[in-house]
Amino acid sequence: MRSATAIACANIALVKYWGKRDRALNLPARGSLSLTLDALATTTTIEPLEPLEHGRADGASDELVLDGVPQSGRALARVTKHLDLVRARTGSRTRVRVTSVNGFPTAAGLASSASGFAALSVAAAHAFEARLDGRELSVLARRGSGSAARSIFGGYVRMYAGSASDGSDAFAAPLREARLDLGAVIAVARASEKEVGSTDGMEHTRSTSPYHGAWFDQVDLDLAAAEAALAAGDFEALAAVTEGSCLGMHADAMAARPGILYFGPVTLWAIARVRQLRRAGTPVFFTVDAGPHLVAFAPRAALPSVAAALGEHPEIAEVLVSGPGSDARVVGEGEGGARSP
Ligand code: 2P0
Repeated sequence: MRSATAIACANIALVKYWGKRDRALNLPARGSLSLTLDALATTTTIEPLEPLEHGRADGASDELVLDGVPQSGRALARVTKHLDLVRARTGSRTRVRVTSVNGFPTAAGLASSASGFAALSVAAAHAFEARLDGRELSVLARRGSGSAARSIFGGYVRMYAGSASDGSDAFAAPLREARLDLGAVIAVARASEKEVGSTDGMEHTRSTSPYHGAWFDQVDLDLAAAEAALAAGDFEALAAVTEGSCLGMHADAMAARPGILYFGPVTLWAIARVRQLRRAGTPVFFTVDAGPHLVAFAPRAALPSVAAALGEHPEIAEVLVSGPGSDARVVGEGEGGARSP
């Protein structure tokens, strides 16, 4: 056991993940495809405290400090459950302090669970000396959050749903044949009313939306089309499949009973603005996750003008400009542990 610090970047899906085949193991029902973004990074340090007492692996005894604030309750329990997966692999009973810092506004509902569980997985595997390869790290990260499996890798990443009941083939892998060098502009909308979380939103959609079967049927077609567009460097084709996957996912969620509406008025304005920019000759397309924030993808040279255009609206609090992010990685280690207060 040693201390370890890891960094991981969040990712935004071009072909969306919306629906699970197994809740307990957090297995996605279909694949997905994303771009990892360097502006949305989480840095996580794990330091050993002392061994857990025998029979007390329930782990209320780990510690979690998130953006400087000590956490308890559900947030800590979720992290402890994740650490227990690594402890079980290595036979360790050592409890740890986890210190995690997000370099972007998490309150805005951006993809902090993706970068958070990817950084936690990489730091924990290193700290507990679990010796996991990229695929195994991705499987581990997926247990914490489905989108975190993709954040183990940089650039364009493909998530595979797999079919094994133990989830061993539900992992992400980098797409090496991508010929489009795109970055992103994240238009952070001002705080809105509390949204339905992704996990609950997916489950409610699965159990009540009459469109859910049609959504699933489309995902595999969209994945093939997106991979072909990236391999060919075909910007227009990638734009069409990305916007289609986004609007299809939201249509599925909106058709749930009662419907889930993640868009706010400013989201619709931003979609219209992106399409206006494209008609005027700027190569740009959009996606929207489980919240009101729009993410615009464009070649790097076009990012400043896209950011300026999206920043025009008073309900957009901030625009973040990002290039592609790298693989999640260990950035520090040490032998010393932390002292329990
Ligand atoms: C995605 N989202 O593909 C989709 C699109 C949100 C909208 O993956 O339940 O927080 O923890 O596995 O990873 C967000 O879902 O869900 C997500 P869980 P997660 O990016």
